[in-house]
Amino acid sequence: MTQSRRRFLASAAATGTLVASGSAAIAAGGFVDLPMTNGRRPLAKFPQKRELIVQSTRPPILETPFNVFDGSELTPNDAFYVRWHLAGVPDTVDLGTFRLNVGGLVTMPLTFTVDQLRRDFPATEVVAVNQCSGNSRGFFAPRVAGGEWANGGMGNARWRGVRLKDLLTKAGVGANAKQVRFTGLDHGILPATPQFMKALDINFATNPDIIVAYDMNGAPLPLLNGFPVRLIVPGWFATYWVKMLANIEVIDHVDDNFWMKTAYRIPDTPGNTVTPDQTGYPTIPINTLRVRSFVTNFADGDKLPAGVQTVRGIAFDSGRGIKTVELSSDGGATWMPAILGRDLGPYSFRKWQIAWTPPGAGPYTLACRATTNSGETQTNVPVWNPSGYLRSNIETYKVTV
Ligand SMILES: Nc1nc2c(c(=O)[nH]1)N[C@H]1C(S)=C(S)[C@@H](COP(=O)(O)O)O[C@H]1N2
Ligand SMILES: [Mo]
Repeated sequence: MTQSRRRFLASAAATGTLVASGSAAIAAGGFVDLPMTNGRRPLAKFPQKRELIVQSTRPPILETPFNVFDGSELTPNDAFYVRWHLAGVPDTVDLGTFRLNVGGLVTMPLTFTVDQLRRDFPATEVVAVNQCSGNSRGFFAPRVAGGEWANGGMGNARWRGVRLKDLLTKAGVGANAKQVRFTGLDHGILPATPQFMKALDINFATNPDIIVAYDMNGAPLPLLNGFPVRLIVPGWFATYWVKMLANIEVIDHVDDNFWMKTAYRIPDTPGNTVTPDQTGYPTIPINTLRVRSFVTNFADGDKLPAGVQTVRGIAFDSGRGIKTVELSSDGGATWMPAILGRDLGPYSFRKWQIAWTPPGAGPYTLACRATTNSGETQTNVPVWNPSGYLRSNIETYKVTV
């Protein structure tokens, strides 16, 4: 690489410049057919990203092709899925002028540059799964409105940054504090569109696992994943992981902004599930991840050669940690224990694998089931709610040997 090219790339990374606009990028690629009705999607390269599955260009919503999860437990930054709600996503953030503000009900409002965050606070790291609340929504039956994800609205990364707790302690939280609210730099195109804001209870916000991250897998965050800093709430759905985080505000009430009061709520019913005709039930803000597991080296419909097969996959949960993963080759009648891979911490993807020898030629229904250290496990019964959240039932894969 030439010196000038290298310098250009370095400065693009430092400022988070988007070198091409999203819509211009779309002509480049082909198409994929996700396994659902109306599942045809274009592939395209966005700035700092490899070719990903395009759900929307404005705002950018990009899905990770599922075979990526058969690689490292850490999803590469350029393959990591992207989801924004508002069309006004800045295409550059200047570190010279960017400031993170901590204010509201605090003793001393504070303002930080990213350099100050890097220099003045102890750095901490966590490996954690970032999963969209609506990941796998496209498999809901009956279908529901919203981003029609297959299973690639998730990723796992090593996040590095400062503890939210340290910032709050430095600012001094007021006695009547109830929640902490987080706002990014993105905005709607119409003035009436509510800013994207999320809030956490003050008692939870001081949990030392929650961080304001500036690095992802050892590099600055890609712009589309929230450069220069974003909130990391390990074990919680990604809607709380506010990107391009600019304002942290301590408030004395339960936040009633649109993204807390109206959007991202789940039925407060057993299993958070309802029937499509059900109405009038109470709702609560979506919260922790549910345990999930997937096969990563076979897809539904695959034809396999005879002989021993290595079946590989991933599992994760909200942070209790994966205790076991089991594989069934008879649709769930009998189960075989898988071998777990290395442990990158309780919030991470955990790889697993098992050698399976099909007893003969013919059709098989593979199924995988994860169980956590607290006993949470997966069942065959899919959750249903009108927003298409929390999908986590046992996945099955029809294969033919
Ligand atoms: N500022 C901002 N942060 C945001 C969002 C957004 O629209 N704006 N979307 C949230 C949602 S719903 C998801 S699923 C994740 C997606 O994170 P990613 O794009 O890094 O994969 O970002 C979260 N943080
Ligand atoms: Mo999301």
